[in-house]
Formats: sequence, structure tokens, C-alpha cells
Amino acid sequence: MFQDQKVSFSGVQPSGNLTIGNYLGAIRNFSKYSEEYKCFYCVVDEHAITVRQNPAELRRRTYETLALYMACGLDPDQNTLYVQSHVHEHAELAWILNCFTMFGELSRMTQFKDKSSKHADNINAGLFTYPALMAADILLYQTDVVPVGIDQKQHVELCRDIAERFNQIYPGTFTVPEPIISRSGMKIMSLAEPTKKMSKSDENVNAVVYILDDRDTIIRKFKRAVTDSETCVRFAEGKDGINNLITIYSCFTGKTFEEIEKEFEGHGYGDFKLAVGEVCADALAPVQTRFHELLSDKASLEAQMRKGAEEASYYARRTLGKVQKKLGFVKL
Ligand code: ATP
Ligand code: LTN
Repeated sequence: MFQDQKVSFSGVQPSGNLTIGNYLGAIRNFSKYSEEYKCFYCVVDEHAITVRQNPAELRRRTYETLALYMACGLDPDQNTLYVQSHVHEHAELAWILNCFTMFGELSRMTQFKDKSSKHADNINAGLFTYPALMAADILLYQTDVVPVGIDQKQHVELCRDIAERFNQIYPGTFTVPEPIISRSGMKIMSLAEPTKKMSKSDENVNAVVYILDDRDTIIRKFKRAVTDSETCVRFAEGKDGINNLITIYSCFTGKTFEEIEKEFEGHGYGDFKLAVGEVCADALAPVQTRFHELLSDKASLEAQMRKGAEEASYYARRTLGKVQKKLGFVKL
């Protein structure tokens, strides 16, 4: 579809304020592909409504997520940046793929199990079939690589199974995608419960560092991060809190774990926590400045959404048309 150029696709839900987990695990890695690949990065608002959203907040966060994509370095002239609900082919292909996805497969999804226990009063069918919509997002663009955090690996693997199943019946329809998980930002953990993923929907705001937190807040949150009763900064099994802080420091500075252990030899956790807070705040400062500039011009953001949706629709239409033809739908 792109004259031998490979395709990268990923998405982030506008379901909360974005965290440094989203930044290090996903968004920061998106721009790595901009030069060589044809890139589509989507604000997946249709995925977000699998749990109840406040309409005004969902709308605001959709603008914010697009602005953050750009503030994190994604150039809209080099990447197709758009909002999922602006390209109706996503929902249409999702229905078709639902018919090629098995109940047993969906039942095994960890995210479904987690979210249905968290939202026990609203275990809706959308929450259950969410991976079929995610597969549609990816397969519409004949995607080769999907940069995501490790928590999404299972969904991308299911997407591969769906693509292969479809291709077996209707050969040559979809490119089978690969998940790309960055080594460094694989899984950033909660600062309060370091065995749990840092998540934007966590109710404890002190467990989470948001990309838009100010410097003092970032430093205060790291100071309060849960660690252990040892005093020496070293990466080891069972030291989940310190391991998480070492990972974060390594992501922001590019230093290896060994270099970090050496740098903090003879220092206590207090010094180390302060250093982590400072490198994080320093790295996020330019992103925040650019974000506020972009957000202050809504008209430009909307023009951007329109341009992205037009570009994406062109490719999405082609794949959906091919799928409908293969299935035997009458084309007028
Ligand atoms: P929610 O809390 O609403 O489930 P989330 O914080 O998990 O949201 P998503 O929108 O589901 O965020 O994820 C966007 C991307 O960020 C995905 O690729 C996901 O793997 C990645 N990601 C999210 N949290 C982390 C984390 N703690 N560490 C590394 N990557 C993460
Ligand atoms: N399910 C993902 C968000 C998401 C996505 C995608 C990621 C929706 N569609 C397509 C990569 C590719 C999540 O919850 N983080």
C-alpha cells in the first residue's frame, strides 16, 4: 500500500491524564519510526468509552492527547495523527473482525479481566470485544510494527491470530503485524504499589507522575515513592520500588543500571529519589511548554485533526473495500 515503506501504528486512549508510563512505554518511542516508516498515531476515543466517561472531559482529553503527541516530538507533516471516531472504517472493520474472533480468546485477555473486576457494575460487551476494535485499528493500515508497552502485547498477539485466520480463508488480505516493546520503558510501575502498573486511571494521584505535573509535584511524588528498608541503590529481585526508580532514571538519562548503581554508591535513597525527580522534571519541561502553546490554539488542532482523518481515511477505505469484496458484500 505504501510502495515498500513499512507502516507503524499505535494508539493511546484519551481516558485520563497521560503518565510517564505512557510517555516512556509508548509515545516517546513513536517518533523513532517517523523517518523510515509510514506512521499512523491515533487518539482512540472509541476504546475509551468501554468504561464510562464524562463527555466534557473526554472531549478535552481528546484535544490534549493530540497536542501531547505533537509536544512529544511527533511532527504532523511526517506522521498521520488523528482521532479514531473521525474515521468510520475502524468501527466497520471491527464488526467484521468480531466475526473472526473467538469467545475463548477474548475471555483470556488480562486487560478484560482487570477492567471487569475494577468496573464490576459495567461489564459491557464493548469491554469484552475491545481487542477486535484494536485489531481493526492496526489491520486497516496494513501495519508492520505496533510500538506499545508490554501490557498491550497480548492484544497485538491476538490481532496477529485474527489476521492469520482471516488470511487463511481469504489469502493476501492483511499484513501480519509485530508488537515492538521498548526495552527501557517496558513497564513503569506505580510509585505507591510498585508491583502494579502505573496507570492513568489510578485513583491515587500520588502513585502516578503525569506528563503535565509541575516540577515541585514531580519531585514531591518521587520523594514519597515506596521503597524498602535497605539503603543502597541497587537493582535486585524483590526491590520493586527501587527497581522502578532505577528504570525511570535509566529511561530519562540513557544510563545503564550498572552506571546508575555506581553513580549512587555511598548515597542513600533520599539523594537518589531527588535525582530521579530532577531528571524527570527536566525532561518533561520542554514537552509541557510546547503542549501549552499547542493547546492554546484549538483551531489549529482541529485543522490538524481534519488533515489526519483525511489521510487516514484514504488508506482505511482501501483496506475495508478489499475486505468487503473478499467477504462477498455487494459493491454498488
Ligand atoms: P488505563 O489506565 O485507562 O487503562 P493506561 O495508562 O494503561 O490507561 P493506555 O491508553 O491504555 O494507558 O496506553 C497507551 C500506551 O501506553 C500503551 O502502549 C501502553 O502499553 C502504554 N503504557 C501505559 N501504561 C504504561 C506503563 N506503566 N509502562 C509502560 N507503558 C505503559
Ligand atoms: N489498547 C490500547 C490502546 C490501543 C492501541 C490500538 C494500541 C487501541 N488501539 C492499536 C496500539 C495499536 C491500550 O489500552 N493501551
